[in-house]
Order: sequence, then structure tokens, then C-alpha cells
Amino acid sequence: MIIDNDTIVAIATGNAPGAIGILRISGADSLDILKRCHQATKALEPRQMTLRKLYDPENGELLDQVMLCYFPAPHSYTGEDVVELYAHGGRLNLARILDALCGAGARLAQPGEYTQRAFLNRKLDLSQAEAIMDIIGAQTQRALREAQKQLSGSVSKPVQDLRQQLLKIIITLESCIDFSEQEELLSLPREELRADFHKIIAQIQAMLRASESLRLDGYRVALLGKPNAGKSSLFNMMLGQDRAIVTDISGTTTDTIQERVKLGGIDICLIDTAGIGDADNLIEQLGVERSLKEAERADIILWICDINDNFTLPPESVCRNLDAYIEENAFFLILNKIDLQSSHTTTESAFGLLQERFPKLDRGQIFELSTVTGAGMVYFEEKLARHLRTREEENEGLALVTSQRHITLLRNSLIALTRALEALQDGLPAECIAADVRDALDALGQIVGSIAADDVLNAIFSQFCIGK
Ligand SMILES: Nc1nc2c(ncn2[C@@H]2O[C@H](COP(=O)(O)OP(=O)(O)OP(=O)(O)O)[C@@H](O)[C@H]2O)c(=O)[nH]1
Ligand SMILES: [Mg+2]
Repeated sequence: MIIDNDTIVAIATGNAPGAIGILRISGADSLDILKRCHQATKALEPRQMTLRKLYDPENGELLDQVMLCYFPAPHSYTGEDVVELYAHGGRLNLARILDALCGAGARLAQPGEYTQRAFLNRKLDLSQAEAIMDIIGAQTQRALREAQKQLSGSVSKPVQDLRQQLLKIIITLESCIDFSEQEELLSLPREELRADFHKIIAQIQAMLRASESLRLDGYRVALLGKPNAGKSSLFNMMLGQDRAIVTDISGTTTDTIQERVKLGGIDICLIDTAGIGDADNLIEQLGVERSLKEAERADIILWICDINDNFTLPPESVCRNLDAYIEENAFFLILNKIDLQSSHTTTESAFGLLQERFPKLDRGQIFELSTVTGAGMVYFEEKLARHLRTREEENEGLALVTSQRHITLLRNSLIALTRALEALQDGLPAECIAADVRDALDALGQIVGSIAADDVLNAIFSQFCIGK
């Protein structure tokens, strides 16, 4: 990535044609470059819209009639002089204006260069710059909300707060380091430091825990059960479309299929799986392996049974994960095919059997329905949606870290702090402890970008598209 003082230009509104397309010029020569493209003599008033005709400086040809807005440095997105041009949004029209502005002295911006300049001019920190990319790329409401929060400082603020706490510790430690010229040495307040370390470690752990429970792509809701129970039928019903193949042949679904859908306004990723039973061939075996994997990583497990089949507990391979799900109210038992009369299972007997093995199971976690007649569907979906909403609300107030880069750095800081705490407890000298605390501080600094190597910055900003 080129980092220089060139004045840059790009189309800010993407490639699709629209009524208006915005071009943005940023850099010290913004106004001069623009002047070469219009004939008006009156200066642009800062932050006021002005209508101007633009001409190609090479041949004087009329380009377009545009609205202009001038944002003088440092009060602009990049912190530099910026002019935004609101032109007619045709692709060809915008490309021609872009060419003319380049002909007048601007350079075409690199991907992410505007945001990078904003970062270098301290208009935002690195986590906020990344949030902008996440806002642009968000696929779900949840992802969008978290990115907006991150832009407002939901990551920067707690991280900066942690850094302040660590800096204080370093100052304390350094005042106890035995420099030979120092006459009087302060003794290390070990108990106080231990309490401080514990507090900071707990704060980082809480951030990591909250982030692990977050699903930006929507909560993973897995439909699991024996072959032929009606998983694919329920999958199609919840999607409102005939997505998965349904037949009365046991083992119809051989692979996991997932689709995104909204339930009660909340994004979920619904997963249909291969029936868990005796696999006859390699394909079915592999399918079952995938189903079991889903049973481990899903946020919610829906175990589907045919109510006309005698209810048995799910196999041990699934059961061993179920305790945590049941406790979090994230396991639901669906007794399907209630439209058929020959019911061998009663809800009570299924509940009784399950409760024997899982005493924390609640009666409200069992549903009866028919994917053929639709009976019980509204009630079930409403209950599931209510559960999802509760989960969302629980996450709402937490400082959530969504970027893998941030999570890795938080983990690194945690490792360094654990080392520091051990060093303190082992009675090691202040300088050893300080070295570990500095490592933790460095890791946190990389989240907000107060310490960042060029290659890290380049890797982050080059993920943006041109014009951002
Ligand atoms: N009567 C009745 N039949 C149902 C119901 N739900 C599913 N079926 C039928 O049960 C059979 C199996 O349904 P699927 O949805 O393919 O079952 P599955 O659990 O996905 O099966 P595998 O993919 O083989 O694991 C099909 O013939 C469905 O039409 C229901 O509520 N009532
Ligand atoms: Mg199926």
C-alpha cells in the first residue's frame, strides 16, 4: 500500500448505477484539483452544498452538473482537506469524472486508503477502522449492530481502560526495579499487584467469554434425529420453501444443508442434517459424522422424533453434549407426525425418559407437531423465537469482541498476564514481571493500533474496497 501525501480520488458509492454517485477527493490539493475542473471563481464554503458544472480540464468538455461539499482539514473523514462530489450516478458518468479529476492531478485511491488516512490522522483507532469494514460487509442485523457499536468505541474503550490499568502497574513495577544508581528501593506491593492482576485477568476473560457466545452469522439451530423422523420436512417448513429433499426412504439426507432465515426478527442459520442411525455405507457414515459435529457446535439443538416410533434416548454420542444445552434451555425435543393416529409415544413418557437422564430438563422444552398439517408449528416457532430473543438480550449489554484478530490479541494479553502473575507469585524480581506486563500491553495496543507493524496495517486496510 502506498502511503504518501498525494491527493487521492475514488468513487465512494460502489459500482452499481444509482440516481446519485459520490466521488471523494482527499488531500492537500483537493481544492486546487477541483478548481481545474470548474469555471466558477467563488470559493466553496466549508460544509455547504454548492451546485457547479464540471468540465474536463483537457478539452473543456462539459462533464456533469454536480453538488459539491468541502470539508476542510482536520474536520473531515480522513482528517485532510476533502471534497465530496455528488454527481449523476451512472457508471460511465462517474468513470468520466474520475478520469478528469485524475487528469487534473489526483491519484486513484488504493483500497482502504481513506480509512487508513483517517487512522493515521487519529480520526479513529484501528478497531474503529475495522468496524467500518464490518459495517459495509455486514450480512445480518446482529453483525451490523455489533459493528456500529464497535465504531462507537465498544471495543476501544474497554481496551484503553485495560491499557491504563496495565500502565499503572508498570509504573509501580518500575519504581521497584533495582537500578544501581538508585539509593532507596521501594519494596514490591505484592498483594496489591496480585489483586490488580486478578481483576484485569477477570475483565479480559469476561470479554472473551461473551464473544465466544456471539454468532454474527445468526444462531446455529441444528435439526438432529434418527433417519426419517421428519428433519428435512421441518427444515423446509421453517424456511418456507422446498429446499431439502424429503422422501420416505430412510437416509434421504446424506449431508448437512444450511440456510439463513429469520425467526421472530432474529437471524438464524438453520441446519438440516443426516439422520443419526446405523449407517449402511461410507456416504451415510460420513453424513452421521457431520451431524455429530453439528451437535457439538450448534447454539440450539432440535432433536426430532417420530411420535409413532417408541421413544428412546438420543444415542450416547449426542447425549454426552446435551447437559450444557439443556441447562441453557437450548435443547428442544420435537415429537413429529402427530397427524398419524398410531401414536406409541406419549409426550409424558418421552419427557419421563429424558428427565431421568437429564434432571434439569423442563417440560416446556418438548413440542408436538406435524409438518404435514402444520399443527403445533406456530406455538413451537413462537417459543423458539422467544428463547432466541432472551439470548440476544443477555448479550446486548456486553462488550463484545467480534474480530478474530482482536480475540487472538486478547488471548495473547491474557497469556502474558498469567505469566506475570506467576512471576509475581514465584517471588521473581520486578523487571521480570514488568516484561510480561509489557507484552500484555503490546497485545492490547495492537487492537486499537497504538502499536502496529506496517504489514499488519496493510493487511487490514487492503481488505477494504476502493473508495473506503
Ligand atoms: N404423516 C406425516 N408424515 C411426515 C411428517 N413429517 C415428515 N413426514 C414424512 O416422513 C418421511 C421422512 O421425512 P423427512 O423429512 O425426509 O425425514 P428426515 O428426518 O429428513 O429423514 P432422513 O433425511 O432420511 O434422515 C417423509 O415421507 C415425510 O413426508 C408428519 O408430520 N406427518
Ligand atoms: Mg432428511
